[in-house]
This record gives sequence, structure tokens and C-alpha cells, in this order.
Amino acid sequence: MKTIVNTWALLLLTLFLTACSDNADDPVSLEANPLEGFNLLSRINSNNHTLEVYSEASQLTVGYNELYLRIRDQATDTYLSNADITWMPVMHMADMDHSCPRSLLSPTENASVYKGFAVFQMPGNAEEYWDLTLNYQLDGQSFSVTEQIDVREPADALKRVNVFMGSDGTRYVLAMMPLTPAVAVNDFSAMLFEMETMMSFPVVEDHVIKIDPRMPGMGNHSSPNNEDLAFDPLTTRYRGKLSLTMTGYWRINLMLQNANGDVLKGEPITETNENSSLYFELEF
Ligand SMILES: [Cu+2]
Repeated sequence: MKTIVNTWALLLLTLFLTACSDNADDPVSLEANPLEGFNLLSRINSNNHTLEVYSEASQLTVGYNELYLRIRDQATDTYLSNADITWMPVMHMADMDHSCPRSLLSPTENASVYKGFAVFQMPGNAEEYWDLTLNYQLDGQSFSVTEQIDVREPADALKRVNVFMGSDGTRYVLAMMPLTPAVAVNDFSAMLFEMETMMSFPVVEDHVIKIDPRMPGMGNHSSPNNEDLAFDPLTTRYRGKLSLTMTGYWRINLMLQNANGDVLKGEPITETNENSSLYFELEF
């Protein structure tokens, strides 16, 4: 299988061979897979192309998913660059269809690898399912393909996404960004979207996400040096600090505030209230 070579790798290899080999004409395999170590989640055949969807994860799950896409030309067995691709995941439910928050698909440093993210709010089940429509243009020709995809609850069943109505009457989707937690003050971030319509989920800016991590198994103790999540326009994410003083199960209680300081969702933790209705979970 031919793959597109990383330009830098090629350049470095060329320099290396020129410098170190007295026979630079020896054929050298320059093939390298830019998605080595990633999992191929879906292979969609259409229009003499194979569209391949990859992820670092082994499964599409409820919450934030970072996805990579490649288009292989079946006739030449090469990966194609310079495609204009748009995507639309849709869940077909008993009484309605809806999409989910997602980014555009854009090329990475390797022009044959496209990248984006999707935040699935719910898993498919026996009667209700997700599908993915990919529209792409190559050399002025338009193609479209739709294929069913399998979105599941994460294996650990921990909460990483909240779908709720705020006190302002707006429907929100709040997703935790993946992290590798450590006993430390961790960088912590989340993304907030407004459910404008069933198909449109713009990023919400300039709110504040207050965090109060607790260990319910240990007297509901908290941790020092947490920082609430503030909007970062550069990444369009809410970023702050999550302090974890020990390993185990943590419930990260949240309160969403708008720019005026009005609480849109969530409750403070007090003597009589052990948890907020808005929260993420993690265990490590
Ligand atoms: Cu649904």
C-alpha cells in the first residue's frame, strides 16, 4: 500500500543519505504511514474512493472525538490531497433527526490527512443510529457518501458531556476535553456549544465555567488551587486548572455563568448539597 511521504522525513532522509552513504542511488523505501498507531474506525467505499476514518481511540464514543480522514483512490492506490471536504454526522432518532457540535475538516501538515472533531451527545441504540455524510470535491467533481457509524457510551461510563437547558432558555452542549490526569494541578479544558437548531451548534464565547472537584468516596473533600475555566478565543476552548490531590474517582462539579455572572446551570456545593447537576467525572 502506497502512502504519502512526510516531506520533512523525506528531506531529512535525503540529507542523511547524501551525507552518510557512498552509494546514494540505492533504492530506499520512503514509505511512512502518517497515521501509524491510530485506529481505522471506518472504511467507506464510494465513487472508486475509499474514505478512511481514523482515531487515536478504538471507538467513537459519547463526548469529544478527534478524527482523521483520508481519501484513497482505488485505481492508483494512492491517498488524495487537495480535496474540499465537509462532513455532517446525523443521529436518526425515533421522533427526530439531529446533528452534533463539530469542527470543519481541515488538512494537516500532511496534505492527504484531514482532521476535525465531533462531540456526540448520545450513543446509538437498537432503534436509533448515527450516520456520517461526507461531501467532497476533487478536481472540480463533487462526491457524496453517507454511511452508518457506531457511537457508544465510553467503556468506563464516566460523564464527559452535558446536554442541558440553561436558565436563559438556551440549550447547551458542554464537553470535557480529554486529559491524562495526574496527581498535580492539571491543565483542564472544555468546549461549550449552543444548540441553535437541531443541525447547528455554534461555539459559545465569554461565559465562565466554575469548577469544584470532589471525591464523593472520601467525605466529598475538594482540592486547593483550582482555576475556573475561562474562554480562550485562540482555541475557542474554556481553559483552567484542575487540582487532583490523589488518585481515585473525582466528580468535577460545575456551574455555568454568562458574562454578567448569572448562573445558567449548576449549584454550589454546601453542607446540605453534595453535588451539582452539571458535572464531569474522571477516575485514575
Ligand atoms: Cu439523539
